[in-house]
Amino acid sequence: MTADVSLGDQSPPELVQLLTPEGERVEHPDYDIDLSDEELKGLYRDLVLVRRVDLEAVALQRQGELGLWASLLGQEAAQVGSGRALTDADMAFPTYREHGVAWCRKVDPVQLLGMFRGVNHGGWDPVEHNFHLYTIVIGSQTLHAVGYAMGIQRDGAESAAIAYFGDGATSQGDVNEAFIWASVFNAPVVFFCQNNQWAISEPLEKQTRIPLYRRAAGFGFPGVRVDGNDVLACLAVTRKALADARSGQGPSMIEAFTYRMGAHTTSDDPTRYRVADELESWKLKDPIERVKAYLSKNGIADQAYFAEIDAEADELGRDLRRRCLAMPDPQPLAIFDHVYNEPHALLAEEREQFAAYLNSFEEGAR
Ligand SMILES: Cc1ncc(C[n+]2csc(CCOP(=O)(O)OP(=O)(O)O)c2C)c(N)n1
Ligand SMILES: [Mg+2]
Repeated sequence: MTADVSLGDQSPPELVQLLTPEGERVEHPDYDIDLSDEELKGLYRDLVLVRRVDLEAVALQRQGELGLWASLLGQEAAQVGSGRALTDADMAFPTYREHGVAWCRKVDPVQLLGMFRGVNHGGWDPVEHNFHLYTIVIGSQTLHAVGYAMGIQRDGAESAAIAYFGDGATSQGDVNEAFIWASVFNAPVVFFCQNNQWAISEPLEKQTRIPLYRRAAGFGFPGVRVDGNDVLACLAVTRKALADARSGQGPSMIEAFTYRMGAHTTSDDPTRYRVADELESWKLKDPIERVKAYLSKNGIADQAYFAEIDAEADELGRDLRRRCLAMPDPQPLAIFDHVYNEPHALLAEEREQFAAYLNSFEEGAR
């Protein structure tokens, strides 16, 4: 193995960064961004509120109110940065962890909880938000995104699709097929890979011998690695990739280099397969702390502003909890709704059998 393909050092010079972990603003020759103070404060607010939604959901699961939750802890900047780069007309295809992108697409956070509480199969209208339903089947949404992007292309629309997926998903056949189709058809799609270093208990080195963003070159489109904990860099890089896609320059891949600070899901215990030191080193690169440091050092926001956002986060958490507990249980027969667009004889028969079974219980014993 040559030094070139070694993964020994995972922080190569190609990493696009505009804000250091200490909150220092740095320049990059290819990516710049000029945001107003209000926009910067808005990004900080997004990051804090999204983290709060996530923490509240973890707590709800721990108290038995959700069946499962996939935490985004540590990945807020990758999601808010890329999410805020989207226009209303762009279409996003998430995995199951994109709560921060959902926030940017104006999906009410309580709607994220429905599937995890087991009261619905999705929770929001993908067309209303241009945000597809969560996809648990690893990587399959990349194919959906490419198909959608090919549709955009044929409609002559000026928008783009963005597909979110993880480092583990890059080993999936679907993702590689999506890359090929996107490349060959020059589809307006951005492949946004959040490399959070882990696929449940599988570390990155089990997925690849080269940095993931370099895979793109083999498929015939550009790839870039961005500091996934830097909201400014994620915003700048995604804006450019989307603009290129919309203007007919085809697909590209963004590898947001980040870290899953929590467990894979609430069913997972990462202490069984990774060392505590690793987490400690990433805590120093926290996506929220660096924005806070930048805002205070430059006099853009003061303690009163930070306290106001914290209070808003507390209220958001309380409201989310209240509305989660108030979500009605589904009617058992609703499981047969929306399976097919048109009447279906076998389904009708099964529905009848299940209705009879439910009726066989004594009233009050149910
Ligand atoms: C096709 C398929 N295979 C396996 C699984 C089980 N599974 C769920 S999450 C996951 C790991 C995904 O890792 P990654 O793509 O890095 O995303 P992350 O969870 O880290 O965000 C696996 C293997 C699945 N859901 N779908
Ligand atoms: Mg991963």
